[in-house]
Amino acid sequence: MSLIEEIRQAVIVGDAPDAKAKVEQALNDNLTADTVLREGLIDAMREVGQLFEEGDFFVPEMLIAARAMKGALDLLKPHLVEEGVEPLGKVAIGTVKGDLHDIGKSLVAMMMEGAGFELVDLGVDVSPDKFISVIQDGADIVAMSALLTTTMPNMKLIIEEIEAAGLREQVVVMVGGAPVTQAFADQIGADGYAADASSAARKAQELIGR
Ligand code: B12
Repeated sequence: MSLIEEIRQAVIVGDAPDAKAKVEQALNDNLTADTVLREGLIDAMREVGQLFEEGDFFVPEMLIAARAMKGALDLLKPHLVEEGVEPLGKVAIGTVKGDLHDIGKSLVAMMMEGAGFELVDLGVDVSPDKFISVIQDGADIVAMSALLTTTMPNMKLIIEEIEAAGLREQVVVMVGGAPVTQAFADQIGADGYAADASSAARKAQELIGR
């Protein structure tokens, strides 16, 4: 098995120490950080997403794999900067005001990072102002999560505030969370919706044209 394949397998099974050790070994063997990222980590997360969609993986397996990917990615980051590897785009993600659920949001953040995006995690109970300022700071995608039917209307409010601030044209808005549907996303004027973390990452790539 090649070293890249070993990295892929370590991430898929969620063996974080092994993933880190293998990434270190790959860098010592002079493999480029870009190769390790794309053929090792991103490809592993693509497969994890597929296993989840096919019902072979559940949320815990996906979380463990994402954690292994994150540890390895932290090791890789300084090397990626050195090599000048550009992320696909900057995603700012947060759970909307009044809502404290963050498990799904964090999973979406990890899958998007695994897909090659730079991530800004705004956390939970995020005010419209915070979303606005992160767009002003250059976010290409704003991703909002809501788990309560009572906080879903805040997504519409945030989109209206983005419009009022004259920023709507420069940002892609994605929404999701258990009670959110494609119909709701259309109704409030969001650009994208996805039902789970792996399709969210794919949708983000699609919306940004990669
Ligand atoms: C865990 C949980 C909690 C935990 C949250 C812990 C945490 N750190 O997140 C705690 C105990 C704190 C909690 C509190 C409350 N909860 Co709660 N909670 C849940 C529960 C059981 C699971 C949610 C979860 O994590 N699911 C697993 C993740 C992986 O799934 P997910 O969040 O849906 O995310 C996936 C997709 O939706 C999508 N996705 C998510 N976000 C995004 C964003 C984008 C952009 C995209 C594209 C996709 C996407 O991808 C994710 C990954 O695949 C749900 C029940 C349920 N079945 O949803 C109730 C539930 C959401 N809670 C509920 C309620 C009522 C509450 C409380 C009001 C209870 C109370 N009386 O205090 C409080 C509210 C607190 C607040 N202000 O937020 C209700 C909501 C009902 C409603 N109609 O609104 C639910 C549905 C339970 C129920 N059946 O009544 N809760």
